[in-house]
Amino acid sequence: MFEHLQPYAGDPIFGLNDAFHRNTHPNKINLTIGLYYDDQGRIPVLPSVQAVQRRLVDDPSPRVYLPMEGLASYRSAVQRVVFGADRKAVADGRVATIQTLGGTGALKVGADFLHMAYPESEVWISDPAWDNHHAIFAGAGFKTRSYPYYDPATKGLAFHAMMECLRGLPSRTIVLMHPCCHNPTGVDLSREQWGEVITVLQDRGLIPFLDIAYQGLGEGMEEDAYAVRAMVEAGLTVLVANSFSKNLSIYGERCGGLSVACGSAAEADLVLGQLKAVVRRIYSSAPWHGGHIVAGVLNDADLHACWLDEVAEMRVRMAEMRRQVHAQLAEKLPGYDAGYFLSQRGMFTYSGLSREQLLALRERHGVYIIDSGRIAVPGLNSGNVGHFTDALADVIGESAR
Ligand code: KET
Repeated sequence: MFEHLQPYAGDPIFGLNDAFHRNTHPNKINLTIGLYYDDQGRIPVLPSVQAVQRRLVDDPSPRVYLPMEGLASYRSAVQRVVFGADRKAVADGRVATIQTLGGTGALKVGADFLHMAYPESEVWISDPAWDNHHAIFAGAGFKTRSYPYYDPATKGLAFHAMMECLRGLPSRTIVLMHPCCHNPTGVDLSREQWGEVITVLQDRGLIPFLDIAYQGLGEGMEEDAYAVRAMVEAGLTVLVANSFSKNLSIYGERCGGLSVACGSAAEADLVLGQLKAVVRRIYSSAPWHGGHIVAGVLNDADLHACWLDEVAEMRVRMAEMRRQVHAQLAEKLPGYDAGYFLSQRGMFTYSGLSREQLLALRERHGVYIIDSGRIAVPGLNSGNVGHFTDALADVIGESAR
């Protein structure tokens, strides 16, 4: 019945992560997937999360289906974290928010919702992209295209080319953007640049869809949400997919949110109804356990404060690893410009390493980086950063010779 199907090529991120775990190199380093590891190389269970989990074990409440839109206390917490504690749009009831199956689920529900409202629109995605963005929107029936984003010559933002492209898009085109910690490049817009983007979005009548999967891991919980809040304040209608996978270290609990900031409370009600309809037909409702973990941490003042410290620790450790790589490469590979380790932010750095260099890193040194050259910074720690910079110096130095 199914012998005519194409074999699945596998996912470039999950596939190489699996290959890493099969490798037996004694000093291997996993820089493939967007998972946060602590300095001992462990994926942390945050004390704030653990405190709530302990309570849940003893909680005799029945594990009922959640409503299609998710837990009410979860949804209001998403609004506070993403849109700000005292933002007018939230207070006015203009933001429709649902609990979703991670950031991926938020993107999928948002894509299905948009396809119902604007089936003819195209979806424009940064070049380069998190590959799944194209897959999710194409899977929802959209034609996807790419706008310029990264400039390999400067390892920074191709801002002018990006703006030129956005200025040429027809009204109601959907533009997918990352408010912080761009995946895969680590290259973000400045506040001034966001201001210029907002003007174009308004002038052209475009539909911004913001994917914020790393809030708190760039500059700070509030700072990283700047673009979301600036767009809402400018009066734009904007979709926001957020994820708690990374900043609460609860990847497998599948916790995220989808919010649509609308022009009025009546419009937000209409939108919420249609989001529920999308959820009902694809998975009915979000998970009870993950929902209670997130709501438990975010709605308890002490645990919330504890969580902010835990996220700050992750952020500071990643920035420190960037500094150490930069300093070590200055010694081991004089003449090589490693400034991008400092200028790029968040979980990822886009190295520009060639296919041959990446293969040599894997085969000779057990250093696993995905084929695009994206380095997942949290795989580095004080115990392996020396091996990493030795390996880089070896393969980059060899190419130079
Ligand atoms: N958006 C972006 C930009 C993103 O990098 C990820 C995950 C997600 C959404 C998905 O979030 P989740 O809550 O897990 O559904 N990125 C990492 C893992 C993956 O590829 O799925 C990564 O890029 O390594």
